[in-house]
Amino acid sequence: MRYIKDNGTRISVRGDGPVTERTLVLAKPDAVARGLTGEIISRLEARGVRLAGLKMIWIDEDLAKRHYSAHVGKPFFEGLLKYITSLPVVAMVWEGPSAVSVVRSTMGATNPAQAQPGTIRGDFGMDISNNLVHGSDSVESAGREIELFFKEEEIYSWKRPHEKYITGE
Ligand code: RTP
Ligand code: MG
Repeated sequence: MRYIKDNGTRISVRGDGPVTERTLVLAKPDAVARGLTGEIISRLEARGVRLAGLKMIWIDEDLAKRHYSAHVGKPFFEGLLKYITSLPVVAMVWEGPSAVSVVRSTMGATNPAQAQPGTIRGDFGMDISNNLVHGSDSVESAGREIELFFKEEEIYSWKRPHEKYITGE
C-alpha cells in the first residue's frame, strides 16, 4: 500500500501501477438487460484505459439521489431514478491518462439518437432515457462518484507489461 495525493486529497493505492486519472463507469440497467456489459468493457479495454475496479450493484434510491444530485428537480429526474434502480448495474473504475475524457468520447453524446456511429451510444442506442452507459463528466465528479461506489481497497493500480505502447506510462 502506498499513499499519493490525488486532486489534493490523500488516497491510499493498492498496487504499484501509475495513477494518473480515474473515472467511474456504469453499465446501466438497459446495457445489463441487453447483454452489452461485455461489449462496453471490450471497447474500453481496446481503447486503452485500464480496468481498476469492478462490481455488480443494485442501486437503491438513496445512492441514485446522491449519484445524480446535480439533476434533482429536473423534469427527467423521477424517470431517471426509476430507470437506474430498475435492475443491477455493473460499476467500474477505469484509469489512465485523461481517463475522464477518453471514456466520455468512447461513450458518445448523452442522447444516443445524436451520438456518432463508432461510439457505444451511437452504435447501440436510440433513446436518451436508455443510454446504456455512465461516465464521470469531470475529474472532480469522478472523485466524488468513485467514493460513492467503491471502497479504497476495492480499487487496484497495476501496470500492463506493454503499458508504454498503450498509454505511454
Ligand atoms: P450520465 O451522467 O448518465 O453519464 O449521462 P450524461 O453525463 O451524458 O448526461 P447527464 O446530463 O448527466 O444526464 C444524466 C442522465 O439523465 C438522463 N437524461 N434524460 N430526458 C432527458 O431530457 C434527459 N436528459 C438526461 C440520461 O439517462 C442521462 O444519461
Ligand atoms: Mg452526467
